[in-house]
Parts: sequence; structure tokens; C-alpha cells
Amino acid sequence: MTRLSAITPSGHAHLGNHLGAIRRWAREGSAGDLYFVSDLHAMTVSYNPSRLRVLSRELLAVLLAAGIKPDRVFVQSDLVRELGALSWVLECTCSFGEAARMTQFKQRADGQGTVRLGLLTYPVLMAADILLQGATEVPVGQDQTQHVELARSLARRFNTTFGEVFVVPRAVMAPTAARVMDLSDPTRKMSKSTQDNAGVVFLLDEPDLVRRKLMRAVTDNENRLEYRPTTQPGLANLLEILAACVGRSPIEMADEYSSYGELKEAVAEAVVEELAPLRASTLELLDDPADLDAIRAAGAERARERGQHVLESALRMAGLSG
Ligand code: AQP
Repeated sequence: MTRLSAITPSGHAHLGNHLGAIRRWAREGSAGDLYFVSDLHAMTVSYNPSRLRVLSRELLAVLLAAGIKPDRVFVQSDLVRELGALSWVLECTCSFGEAARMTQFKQRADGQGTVRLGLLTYPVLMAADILLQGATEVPVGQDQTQHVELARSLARRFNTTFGEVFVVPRAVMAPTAARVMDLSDPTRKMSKSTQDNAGVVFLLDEPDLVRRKLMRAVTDNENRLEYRPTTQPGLANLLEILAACVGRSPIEMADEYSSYGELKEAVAEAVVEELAPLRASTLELLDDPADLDAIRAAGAERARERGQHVLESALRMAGLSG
């Protein structure tokens, strides 16, 4: 079984990425799991090239620092030639209607002045990511299941039309982990690309900044320390963060504190403690460019080797070289 997951360098990694995904990947991942930094996907909206390079590198370091084995990780653009070739074959297997039907495309394109063609075709690139690595399972949230369905359709269609090449992947529901909300606006999730940094705890924030952000988190005027996500979303978010850090339930945590201030202090200390080893290891990896480059190159080589046979067969069967 090969399970494939990705993280997009659309901004600096944050507490939500850590508690919701990266920590779980490092703790629960099995030998067949693969993780990649999806920098090509970050290009579907306006971006800055030098920042993208820095963010991709930083995310790779975060994944390794979290404890994901180096032989399980790679950066997507290191396979840009292979993925570009396979994407073209798959784009010519996909209809315009299929791509245009993607709900996420409609949502993300809505209201944008200029919509990049890559935003429309990126689910096909995602299919290439999956099929090139021969992934059998793709853990996704509800918003991405349609994209994995597309990858399944394209794999089946190609296999039926030209010959068996691709493993047909299936979407598996990513286990529901803590969904960390923005500290300034607890009705929206903490996000890498949020413009206002005050509500986002980045993994590389200095401990004092982490404390300040958590102490300033928006709560309410109810003065009632209970876990009530619908009516007290800010407080519930803090309780969930604390619960995720200390491995207990938010309801239990609510019973432990008598004031919002006391709770915030506890959350701040728990988060600083949770992030300290990850931050230190990430900075250490970023400080040794040669070592990180070597890990990255080896990861790319392995990913390329895993996909070589699939790519050559797909090109040959599609009537191209090979
Ligand atoms: N706030 C969050 N709480 C819990 N989990 C989260 N994840 C993201 N935000 C939270 C999980 O992190 C993994 C990698 O995320 P992604 O790169 O695929 O993109 P995303 O979900 O769109 O993440 P962001 O941080 O919100 O980025 P932008 O701003 O670009 O949209 C996923 O497993 C995701 O569930």
C-alpha cells in the first residue's frame, strides 16, 4: 500500500498544519507512505518566485524535523519534467467538461480577475502526482475527494483505451484531526495564506511571539469557561489547541481553569513546548544547506525511480517515445 499526502508552500507552515496533519504523518505514518511539498500547486495563484523557493525548502525541513523519514519525502518540482510529461498525457485523456466541473475550481476562480489556466488543470497535475508514484490511497478531506475521483477516472480511461499502466488509486478520508481556527477570527481556519498574521501561529515564530499571539486570541464576553464551539468559538479553539498539545479532551481542559487569562497562559506554554523541538530541528536543518540539499536530491531520485516505469509505459502506449 502506498499512501500519498502533500503540503503546499503557499505560506509559512503553522500550528494547524502541525496539529492537523504533519504531527500525525510523523507519528502514524507507515513504511509505504509518501509526502511531498507541492510547490507546483502553489503556482496556480499569484506568487513570488524567490519566496516560493524559500517556502518549499522550509517546508521540506519542517517535514523532516517533524520526524518523517527522509526516504518518504520529496519536493514536487524536482520531478517537473516527469510530471509535466505525464500531465500532458492525462490532460489529453481528460475532457474540458470534467475539469470545469471541479467544485474547488469554481470556488477558487469565483471573484478572481484573471484565472490562471493552471487553476483549471491542477487536478490533472494532482492525478499525475498520484499515478506517477503508483499511490493506492490518497488521504483527503471532503474538498479534495472530487480530485481523487478524477484521478481514478483518468487512470481507468487510459488503462482501458491504451493498456494497463496505472494503479487506480482510491480516496480515503483523512482521519479527523484538530481543525485549528484563526486566533483573530475563530470562524475561519488558520491558513498559510492569510494576510493578517496576528491570528496565525507559525511553526518558526519566536516563543515570545507565540505567547503574544495566544494571549491576544479573540474570545468572548460571556465569562463562562465551557467547551461550546458554536456559541464560544474562540474559547473552544483555545481548548482544542490545548487538548491537542497535552493529549486530553477539550471538555476536560475547560474544567481545569477558572479564567480566560489563566487558560490563555496555559495554552501559550503548551504550544511553545509543543513547537520547541520542531522549531529547533527545522532551524538546524535550514542552517546546513548542503545536508538538506543532499536529502532533497536523494528524495527526488527515489521518487523519479518509483515513477520511471509508469512514465515510460504511459508515453509508449500513448504513441510517444520509449
Ligand atoms: N487550520 C488547520 N487545522 C488543521 N489542519 C489544517 N491543515 C491546514 N490548515 C489546517 C492541514 O494541513 C495539511 C496541508 O495543508 P495544504 O498545504 O494542503 O493546504 P491547506 O489545507 O489549504 O492549508 P492552509 O494552511 O490553509 O493553506 P492555504 O492558506 O494555502 O489554503 C492538510 O492535511 C490540511 O488539512
